Amino acid sequence: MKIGITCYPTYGGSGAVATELGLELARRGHEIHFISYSQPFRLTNFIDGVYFHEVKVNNYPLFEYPPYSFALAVSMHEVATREGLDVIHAHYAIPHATAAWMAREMLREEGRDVKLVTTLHGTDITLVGKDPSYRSVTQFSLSKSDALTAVSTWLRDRTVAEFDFDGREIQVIPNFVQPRVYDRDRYAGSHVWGAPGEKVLMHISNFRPVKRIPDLVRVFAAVRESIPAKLVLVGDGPERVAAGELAERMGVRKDVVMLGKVDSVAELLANADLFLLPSAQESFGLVALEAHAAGVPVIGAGGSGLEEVVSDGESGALLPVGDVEGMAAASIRFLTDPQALSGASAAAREAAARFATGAIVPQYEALYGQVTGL
Ligand code: GMT
Repeated sequence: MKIGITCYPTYGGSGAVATELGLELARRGHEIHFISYSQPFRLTNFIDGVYFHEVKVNNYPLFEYPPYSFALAVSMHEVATREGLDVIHAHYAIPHATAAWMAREMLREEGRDVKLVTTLHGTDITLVGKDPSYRSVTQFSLSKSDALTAVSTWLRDRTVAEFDFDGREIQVIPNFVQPRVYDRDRYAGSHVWGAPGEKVLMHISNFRPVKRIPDLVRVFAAVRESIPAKLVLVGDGPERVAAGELAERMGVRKDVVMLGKVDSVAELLANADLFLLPSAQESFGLVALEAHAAGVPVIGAGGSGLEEVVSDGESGALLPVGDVEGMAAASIRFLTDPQALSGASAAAREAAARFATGAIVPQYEALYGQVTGL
């Protein structure tokens, strides 16, 4: 099958999932065309059957806001026509599902039938999509998709509650990892951030407000009071500088290591003892799954899709959003009890095995088969 995939190319779970999906589909014999404004950050190794098409946006001086959605629709239409795409798969609804709908309608006018699959990733529904400035067009574009998927049951339920779908099915296809890529033993000891015996707590994100970065720093400061430890921060975004400032004020800045954006996180995760994810909500928490695949227990906030990845009391601990004390206490419990930590590490790896690429990607293939009849 020939599949066009559109995603955000920048650091973030939706782009990572879309890229890994495309690469795996190509390994399975499909032809994959990524369409985006720049090369997705995980698309570093081209393999047979994988192509990238850059969307060119004309920035005419009249435009205060250059219309990327139109340029994307034009690229989708062009690639679909030239390459004979069977499916356009939009990852993250805004504006990708809308652009894909425009492209599909143009193709229909020309007598070509290309199917549109949209995967909802999280804030495209829970924050941005339901905002009045995007809501009606999000609802419309989703209703026009030939198939809709959500990365967790929590997100599917939120979508059904927020939008009106007339009972249309949203299939839950969870995110996935290739466990062998995160094999802890392969990278153990490859990075050392503290003195021997110091524990390593890690956080990887785009440092947006939804991640509750101040909670993260406070949890670490509380842990640091009882245990020699380092906090390793990976990624960048609007809250990163403030995180350093808060760490400074709390007297722990010298124990916070900031690595910035890193393409491949497997090596880093393999050298962490705990992963912190106190987000206000996570539709899934791909990074928690990657941490689990590397045998790293996760301490985070419950009440959203993270509960479908992290098993409270087994592969980590989930506390109410904002419960800094609880998260610090749970972290200290694991870090001071080697048996509990290694038990949670084993449970984490087992949990990750349920989301192995080989078990999840065929669900997308089956869906493409259903919508196209191929
Ligand atoms: O929705 C976002 O904030 C962006 C998106 C991304 O591109 O990273 O993250 C969402 O999609 C990921 C991949 O499916 C999920 O693992 C994240 O949990 C989800 N983020 C949120 O729900 C906050």
